Amino acid sequence: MKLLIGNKCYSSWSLRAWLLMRVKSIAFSEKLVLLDEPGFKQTVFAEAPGSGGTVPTLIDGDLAVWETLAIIEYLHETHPDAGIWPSDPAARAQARAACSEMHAGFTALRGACPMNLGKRYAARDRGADVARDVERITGIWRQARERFGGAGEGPFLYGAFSAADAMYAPVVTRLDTYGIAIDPVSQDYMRAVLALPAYREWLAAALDEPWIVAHDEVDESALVDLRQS
Ligand SMILES: N[C@@H](CCC(=O)N[C@@H](CS)C(=O)NCC(=O)O)C(=O)O
Repeated sequence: MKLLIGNKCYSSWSLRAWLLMRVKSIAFSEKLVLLDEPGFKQTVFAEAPGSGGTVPTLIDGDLAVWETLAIIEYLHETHPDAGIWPSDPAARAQARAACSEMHAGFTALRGACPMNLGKRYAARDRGADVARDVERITGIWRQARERFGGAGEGPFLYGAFSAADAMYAPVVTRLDTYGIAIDPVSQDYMRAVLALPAYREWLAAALDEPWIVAHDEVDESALVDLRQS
């Protein structure tokens, strides 16, 4: 399988699919297509005709699967023993609900705090809508950890790492790099995600990237440019 991804520093959707495949040891090659470049769509369509023209797109033989939720379901069907979703039906149902909510929502947080792994920003009030998104997200995390995170199954939302953790990984990085304060349970969860060897691998590659996209310069409250430090 081949996964088309965007710049590792910025492409939050690419991180989700990539991280899931890496953590679950699913073999794949990757092709990085530069975001914000004129040839972006052309390159994606050349690799994946008839797709949505976005990254991530998963290519398996002559099949292209775009849209992250569809990629997750395809991996679940082709690798039924990989633990893409939690094995418990109740946990699986809630994990799917949490993923759908992530896919469709939290636009205030996503808009105000675009994923940028190369910078660490000064903590500041980012408005009521962002605060509401953060409260809802951390509420989902606390509820998942409380009900399904017990019994030593792992530090992730539903115990062992699942698609839900992959879907929320770019939120974890945003809360981290934008210095957004959260509760201790959510902090523990974030630490587990940020310590994942697969995430560290992605981050190291992101910090090595030379390309800067336009939104990188929007927020001037950056405290540290991690790529230069
Ligand atoms: N709904 C899509 C969103 C994918 C997406 O918007 N990806 C961005 C990069 S993070 C992209 O391809 N942007 C370039 C474009 O839309 O032309 C999914 O779930 O995969």
